[in-house]
This record gives sequence, C-alpha cells and structure tokens, in this order.
Amino acid sequence: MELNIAVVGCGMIGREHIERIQNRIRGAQVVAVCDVFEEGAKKGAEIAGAGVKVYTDFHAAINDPDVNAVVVTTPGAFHKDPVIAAIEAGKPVFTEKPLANTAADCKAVVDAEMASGKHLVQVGFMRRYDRGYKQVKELIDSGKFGAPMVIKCTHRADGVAPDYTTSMAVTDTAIHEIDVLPWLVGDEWDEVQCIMPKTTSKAHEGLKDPQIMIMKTKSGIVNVLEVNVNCGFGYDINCEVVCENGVINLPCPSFPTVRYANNVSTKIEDNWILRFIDSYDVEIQDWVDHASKGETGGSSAWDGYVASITADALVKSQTSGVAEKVITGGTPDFYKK
Ligand code: ISE
Repeated sequence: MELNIAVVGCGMIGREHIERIQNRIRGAQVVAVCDVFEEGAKKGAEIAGAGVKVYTDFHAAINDPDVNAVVVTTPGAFHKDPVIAAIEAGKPVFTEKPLANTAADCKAVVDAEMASGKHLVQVGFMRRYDRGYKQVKELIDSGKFGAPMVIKCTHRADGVAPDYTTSMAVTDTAIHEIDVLPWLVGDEWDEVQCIMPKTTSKAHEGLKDPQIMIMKTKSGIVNVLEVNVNCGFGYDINCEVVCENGVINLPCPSFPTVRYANNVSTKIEDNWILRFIDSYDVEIQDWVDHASKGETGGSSAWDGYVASITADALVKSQTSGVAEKVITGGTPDFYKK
C-alpha cells in the first residue's frame, strides 16, 4: 500500500520530514499538511508542492479520506491528541520524540493503542537507526567483548534557545540516551540520578547546565551521561561502552583531518539535524515500509511510555539529588516482541 500522509505540525522538524518524504522516501507522499497556525501550514504546503491540502484542524486532516497515514511533528506537549486521533481513525502514525511530555499522556496513547487491538504507533527515536549505534550494537551482540559494565556518554550542543528549561535537559535531550542505551545493551533502567555541577556562565538565567545523569540498568550496567547544551563548540555526541574484554566507541561523523596553522584537527558537526540526517532518512523509510504492510518498526508506544517514566524519575532527581527508581509495572503482552 502506498502511504498518503498528513503531516500534523509544520515547525522545523515537520518541514524537514515533509521535504524528506517528498524527495527521498519511496512508497509515500505527503497529501495534507496541518498546523494550528495557518502561516505554518502554508509554509509546509510550499515544501510539499502543488495539490497538497492545507488544514489548521488536525482532526479534519487525519480523518480526510485521502489520508491513510499520519506524521505528528507538533511540539512534544501536543503529540498525544493527534496520535490518539490517528489510532481512532485506524491509521498508522509516526510521531516525533518524545511520545508525549508526561508519562500520563504516554499512558493514554498506550491505552488507546491496546484498545484498538492494532500496532499503529512508531516513536521517532532516530538513534536506533543510526549506522554508528547499529555497529556498536552488533559488536556488543557478537559476545566477543563480553558483558557491558559501564557506558560513558556525552550529549553536547553548541547552544540552546532561550525557552530551553532545566527539565528539558532530560525530557528533550537526554531522552535519546534514555531510549537508545537499553536497546543497545538489551536491558532496562532500574534507577536514575541527576547531579548538578557548577553551571556554565553561558547558560541563560534559570537554566542549570551542564548536568550529570547516572543511570543504572536492572543487570547493573552504569551509564554516566554529561548533558551540556552550551558547550559552544558544536554538536558532540559520544558513547563509550566498557565491556569485560574490551571497549567500544561510537564512531564520530567522518570529516577530514586537516593540518593547518600548526594544528591537526577534525570538524565537529554543527547541529543535531546534520549529525543524524542519515538516520532520519533510514528511520522514515523504515516506518513507511512497515506501515504499508500494517506493521511498525523502531520504538513502540510502550518504549515511548517507558522513556517518559524514566525521564520523570530523572526530573524528580534534579531536585531531590538522590537516585530515583524507574517503575514501569512490566511490559504488557501486547508489546512483547
Ligand atoms: C532535539 O529535539 C533533538 O532531538 C536533539 O537530538 C537533541 O540533541 C536536542 O537537545 C533536542 O532539542
């Protein structure tokens, strides 16, 4: 089945996905765009091209009979309602990360999907599609390196918008490691803690940055993650997995090493869109391939819910300072692979 997609939310990532689907993805096209702001919807329509329908009401866009699949790219706080509307319409839906901003909203999506009896939701955690992470996973799964024991990560960004808050370091930024690391090592989070070091003078008023997040899995693997979103030197993602017999490092994006002005240097990527651009292409193609067969790939609504429970525990720890337990209540049969 060819996918005729309504894109709900025409901000930066929405416009990126419209361009991607129209130009690089096989088996799908955008036939409708929607944004609460008409201007935003029109911008999306310009990228989508002639004949695309323009909506400001997501219910109308999702229930348009010409639409058979949905992409949700509104801000995270507004994911829940269009995702549930797509489920109720029986249409496959890809939603950008996070599934929703609160665990309660994620649970509502999980409940709606289970009630529908069909797997319709895929959450846009694109790192599971990144070539480097996949290579690291293959090496871990080979067994040659022995059991992973420690994971050391950095999630650094050049800078952030003035509306970026202390809790977003968890819900918007660390949420990627929260999802990808358990997938990488085949484990689940048990407890998480956030420690606040000295704040950089570059952080805007009220923002605590950097933050150190210590997360322990059920089998005892410890991850130490530095979130540092005002580093000023680029978008710098690192992940080192220390195993019993060796150490595996996530490959960095490939740039030439240059010798110039008495220095040997390699570029660091500018921002997250560029750093993960290939992963987004692979991810959306995989969603289209699965959805056209009535299946889902990547992160499920349950994965999105578990990530959100973990994020809530970390946000709690931002003020309590102590380790907080991650309590999911166990994977329902519906989501067991
Ligand atoms: C953004 O939404 C992303 O997904 C990026 O990967 C992350 O680094 C950034 O902090 C988020 O705002």
